[in-house]
Amino acid sequence: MSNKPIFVTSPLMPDYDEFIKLIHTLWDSRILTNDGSLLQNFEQALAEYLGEQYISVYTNGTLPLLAAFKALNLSGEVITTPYTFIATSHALRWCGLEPVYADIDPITGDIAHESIEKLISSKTSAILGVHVYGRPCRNQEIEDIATRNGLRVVYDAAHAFGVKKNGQSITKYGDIATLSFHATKVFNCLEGGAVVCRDKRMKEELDKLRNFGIDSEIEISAVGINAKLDEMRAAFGLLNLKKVDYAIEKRKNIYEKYYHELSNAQEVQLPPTMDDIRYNYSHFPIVAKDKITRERIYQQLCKNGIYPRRYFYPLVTDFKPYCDCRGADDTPNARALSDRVLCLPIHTELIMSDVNRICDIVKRS
Ligand code: T4K
Repeated sequence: MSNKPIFVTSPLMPDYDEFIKLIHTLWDSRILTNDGSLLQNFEQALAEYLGEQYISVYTNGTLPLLAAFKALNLSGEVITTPYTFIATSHALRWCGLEPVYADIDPITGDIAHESIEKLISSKTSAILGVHVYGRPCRNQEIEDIATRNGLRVVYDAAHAFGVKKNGQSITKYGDIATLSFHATKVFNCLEGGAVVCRDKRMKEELDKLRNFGIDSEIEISAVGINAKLDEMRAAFGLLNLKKVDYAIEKRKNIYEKYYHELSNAQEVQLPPTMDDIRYNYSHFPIVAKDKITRERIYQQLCKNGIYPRRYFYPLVTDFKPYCDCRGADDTPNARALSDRVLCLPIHTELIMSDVNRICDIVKRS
């Protein structure tokens, strides 16, 4: 048992000496950013790890969403979920797009395809799903709706690094998928992210958008932004990539331990099982029988120096910029889950005696 506070997550770190050795070259090259060689190596290594051909690395997981919407030329309304981190909706608004909110599946928390179709209007240009907690959306159903209605599909895969469905990276689905490599994620490079797309032309467009839309010293053909990843973080990412499978394995052990220890807990529901998925164990969300019980467990854990998180409470649609959006007042499943969910700590530094302690507190609360 440790005396240190236990947070919901703790970042995966590369080997210190290896990191110092790798960044040493920067003192010689003095190329610190703007498509340096470490960034190029990182992008290549990511493409290989994910089995993807077209990936553009960005400076965080929010700007890839903006770039995706720009590159796909979206307009008007986008149907999305209120059960996510605020960045998903903020990205739409930064592109002048109007979020419209569908409800979610009451068990898995992903956007409910049944709820999408009735929200489609003449202004709808896309569906924006989120692989929440790294659990894949119902891709087939979503993409069928999109095809029937001539819509684009973007997946916010910020939580889903390393997840595979039907043996393939989850980033293979949709017109574009975006990733976050923030410190709190299964795989991180301090801050970082990526856009995964389907063809060379689109990758070139995304590479250009991250660098102010610059084509050459004397040509600029797009309204780009500065979303470049620097060489230091590329080095951090390159080394962490070597450890990510180990991290997923460690998380799996913790996840299974929680499952075992909490299987007889009276007042909480455990996460649904996912048979055909290679999961990344990014979160361990339990669902209490009601909000009062959730708050009680949350407070008890905090009192003991354990800091779980109520991801995602409040809902995006509870916040001022989004509360009047179309669909915002009709997501009862999202409301019910948001009021009862609690994500327990899960990360590579968590030791089993602390997992036992967390489970005891949850069961006693
Ligand atoms: N789409 C989705 C679905 C997302 O969830 C996110 C981000 C995005 C898009 C956007 O991606 P980025 O632009 O962020 O790459 C955190 C993260 O900041 C955010 O990246 C993440 N989702 C969101 C779900 O969680 P907070 O405000 O909850 O983080 P914070 O600082 O409270 O950290 C949580 C715990 O992690 C802390 O209690 C301690 C621990 N921690 C955190 C940091 C930053 C560490 O141990 N070390 C650290 O360096 O938002």
